[in-house]
Amino acid sequence: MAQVIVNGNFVDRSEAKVDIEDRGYQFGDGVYEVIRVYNGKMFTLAEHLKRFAKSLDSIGVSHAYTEQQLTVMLQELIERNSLKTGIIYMQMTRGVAPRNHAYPAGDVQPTFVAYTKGMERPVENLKNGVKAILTEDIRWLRCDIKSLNLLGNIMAKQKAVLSGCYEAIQYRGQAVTEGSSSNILIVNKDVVITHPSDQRILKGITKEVILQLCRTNQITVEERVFTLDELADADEVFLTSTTGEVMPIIEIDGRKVKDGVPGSVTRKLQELFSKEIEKQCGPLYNL
Ligand code: DCS
Repeated sequence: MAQVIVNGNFVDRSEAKVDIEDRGYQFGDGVYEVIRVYNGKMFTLAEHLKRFAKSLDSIGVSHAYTEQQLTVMLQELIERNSLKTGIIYMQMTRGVAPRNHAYPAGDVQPTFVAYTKGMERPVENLKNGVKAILTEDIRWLRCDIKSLNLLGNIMAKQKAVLSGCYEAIQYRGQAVTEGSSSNILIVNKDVVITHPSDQRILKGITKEVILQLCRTNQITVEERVFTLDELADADEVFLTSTTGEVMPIIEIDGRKVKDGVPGSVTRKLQELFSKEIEKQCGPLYNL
């Protein structure tokens, strides 16, 4: 039976319970993280814990656990579930209180939940690339917080799915922001361009790893707003995310990106990214 964490305790999944007046359930009043696990080891754990803490601070929820405590709990969760390749999902909400928009007064214990899920690397999509659609970014202006409120994101993703596509690329006016659950990067004349990490996008950890790898491998990076026209003219387009890694986008709204095959800079970054995973988590066999 799968083991999950509820408020610091390990319980069977079937026994895990959260109150119907949990503010995460009623208001989406909480934050989350998705962490990749390769060979039973967490990839970029420190970065995820740091972003989790930052998201909690942004909405004024107390941390409940130190980074050290979280690390120990999550490692035990992996072991109890014998997880090799997959993800950890974790979320913290403001806790349980009688329904009222205002934050509850006094010391309410935040609700913490974490569980694992087996998930292979998306090998076929990484090799062949995926299709995307364009959709207007209708979300709020604090997309830097990894909030449980994902209605804008899931509506965008559903639109992509209904079009037989993997991702929805969002834009505000002429500016391309990010995917529904990923960051978007373009390559133009060997320069990697991506939206700056401000309040309009999530500062993706995979993107940050990629930008760092670019810098140490003499690939020029521009963190600046780029337009729909630049996207349409790009030599290469790819997305980054914890689950999707570095994934080529080969078609947008039915139009091929250049020749319609993954580009050379994207390929190179995939290689460098795999090496980075191997550095932290040991050998990968499936790409
Ligand atoms: N932008 C959004 C809106 C996201 O939801 C995500 C990841 C990213 C960017 C990429 O960030 P990471 O590189 O740190 O993953 N979303 C997680 C999710 O909801 N499922 O998997 C990843």
